[in-house]
Amino acid sequence: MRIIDLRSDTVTQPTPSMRKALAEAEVGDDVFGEDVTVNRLEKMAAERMGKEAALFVASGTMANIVSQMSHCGRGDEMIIGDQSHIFFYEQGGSAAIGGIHPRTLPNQPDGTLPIQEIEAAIRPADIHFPKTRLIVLENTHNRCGGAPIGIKYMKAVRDVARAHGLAVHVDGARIFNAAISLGVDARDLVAPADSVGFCLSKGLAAPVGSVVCGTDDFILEARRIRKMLGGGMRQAGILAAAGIVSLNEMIDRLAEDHANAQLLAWGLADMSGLSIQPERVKTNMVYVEVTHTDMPSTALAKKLETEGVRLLPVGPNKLRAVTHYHVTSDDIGVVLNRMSKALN
Ligand code: TLP
Repeated sequence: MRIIDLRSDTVTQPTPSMRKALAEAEVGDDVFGEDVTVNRLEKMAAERMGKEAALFVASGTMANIVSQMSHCGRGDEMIIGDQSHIFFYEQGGSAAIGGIHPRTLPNQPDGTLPIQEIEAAIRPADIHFPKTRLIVLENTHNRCGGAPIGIKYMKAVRDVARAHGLAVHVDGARIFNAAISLGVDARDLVAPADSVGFCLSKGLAAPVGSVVCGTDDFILEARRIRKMLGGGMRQAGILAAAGIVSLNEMIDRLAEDHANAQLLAWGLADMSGLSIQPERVKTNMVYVEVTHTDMPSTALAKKLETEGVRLLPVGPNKLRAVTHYHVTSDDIGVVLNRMSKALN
């Protein structure tokens, strides 16, 4: 039985052209700056994000911790959403590794943080308070249904940050999904930010890796911190080669994933035992509430698994489905069929 795995876009396997590229990649010792393939990927990524420089890192989590530690010293404070991946899913690394104090604000359903609340959370100079250094946004916002956040809001946050001498970091794990959904260039979307991290190993299907982008000075610091964290990966061009294919071949097709997410969401909306607002699905993520009286999300996921469909339980009554490169529109039809059977 073919498994349709919708747990995450992280399950994507490298494409045939990635396998070829990584087998043939010219490599060197990246800690000496001598891996030409890594250097090429970093140059391309910086260009794509409209920033001066870039750094190839092992994961989205590493992109985030390296960025946070490049902006903040120990005891500094960052303003961040309470539903953010950094706060929710990264082992408390901000505090545990970086000594950074997270000041959480409630994420709105569209993934934003209210501007007035950001402003009110910035610490005045007072020897009792930590120093606010950083505002962190996430785009698309995973736990807010994969919501893309628009340029106008990004600029509003930048204006507050500038007025108070703060930096802005964007966890852009899926920034190209946001750009495609909004119909804008990713460059313009992250122009208001000082730094952005994006993932090659999610919808872009590379096997491993993320990239952090920012100014030359910021990336120099990020490179030191990556080394401190054990992220100097030597002949990493093997991996970067796949990332180059991601940037060249895998961005535009994300629109297909968004269309399939729409198909799925509108199909699920018709089923009793589930509750979903399909009009809120804007990218490749579909969160659905399980309202079936005697089936928690884990039980439903287990039942579907026996039918060859994998969804991710993300709460007692919530499931997540993420569309990606290996999921076709026909697959969505199969998933809807099996879901309907599982609920009956
Ligand atoms: N998210 C994963 C899980 O950890 C939930 C997923 O399947 O969605 N930022 C955002 C917004 C993310 O969604 C993720 C991964 C990361 C950072 C971390 O990336 P990795 O897994 O490469 O460390």
